[in-house]
Amino acid sequence: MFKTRLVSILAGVALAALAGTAAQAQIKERNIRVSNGINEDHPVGNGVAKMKACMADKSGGKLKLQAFWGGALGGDLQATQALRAGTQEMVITSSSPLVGIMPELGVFDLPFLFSNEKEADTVLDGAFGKYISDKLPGFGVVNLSYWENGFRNLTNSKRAVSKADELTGLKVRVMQNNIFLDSFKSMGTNATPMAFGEVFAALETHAIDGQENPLVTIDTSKLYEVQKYLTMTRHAYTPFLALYSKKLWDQLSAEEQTILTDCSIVGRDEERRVSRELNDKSFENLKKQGMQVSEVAPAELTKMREATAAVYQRHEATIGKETIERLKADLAKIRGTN
Ligand code: TK8
Repeated sequence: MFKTRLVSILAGVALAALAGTAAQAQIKERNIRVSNGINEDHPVGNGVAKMKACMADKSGGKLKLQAFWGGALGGDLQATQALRAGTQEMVITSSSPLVGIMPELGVFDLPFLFSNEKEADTVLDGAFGKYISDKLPGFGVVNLSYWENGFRNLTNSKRAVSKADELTGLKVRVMQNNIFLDSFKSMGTNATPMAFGEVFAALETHAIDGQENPLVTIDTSKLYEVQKYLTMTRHAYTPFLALYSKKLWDQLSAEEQTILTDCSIVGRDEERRVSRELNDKSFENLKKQGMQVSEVAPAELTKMREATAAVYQRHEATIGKETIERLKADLAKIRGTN
């Protein structure tokens, strides 16, 4: 009795070990490069660290993640083109500069779309997020998961802005994205598209007056050194996409793909958690660094919303009516207004 049980236990152990070896055999030694436009102390750094540890753990140390920060491998758009060409594995990028590659992504750039992080998470991690992700391989990239860039706020070096009409004439950098360009022109600014990597220098030399980004980016990219005024507009929530080169993805085994997908979600959860925690700390730090904060009264926010309302219409054909309708229907469901 004891003997048979021992034999079967030993057999079980041997089988498990064999299965383990078989799975390990499907995992090769790989160095996966991931680039970012932001700095390592941005919450994406925390997410990448978690993802890296998770990959090492699940692959017995074979899958390595090597991160490049501050646009060291080029900006969002350039890095994404490298993924499409199969010369770089991964990028964590804003969706916004990629609308020239896949116009439907512009849906996330529509002004005043999401009201809070919970709405964004529900839409991005749900059926709508999948609907968008399913289209991305057609453009040469695989979206592992949606990370957080966050709600964006306006900064400038010219004057305190708390009213809609105080925006008039400000020279504001926007991402390389027609929807942002249109929104900021509609609000009366002199908007100009530019890659993120050029923003600090352009602000420093006063080639532009202002820019807009989430508080954690304004803080970790030290934009407070060249910007005096912060306006709490929360005019858009932009997601990050954790993209993998489709060409290189197709060369991975199913085990490797599963590890990458699962670990990107571990990274995403950490990144969102830290992003939300750091948001308040960044706000305090920006004030400590001498930035002057203006809140926008509800009536003034309404004016900004009204000024940009026609942006939805004007970009409907490019983004796709179905895509916009789907997202609006999801939001109505979440808000209980359908
Ligand atoms: C970082 C960017 C960036 C974005 C922008 O590469 O361009 O303003 O918000 O922070 O993805």
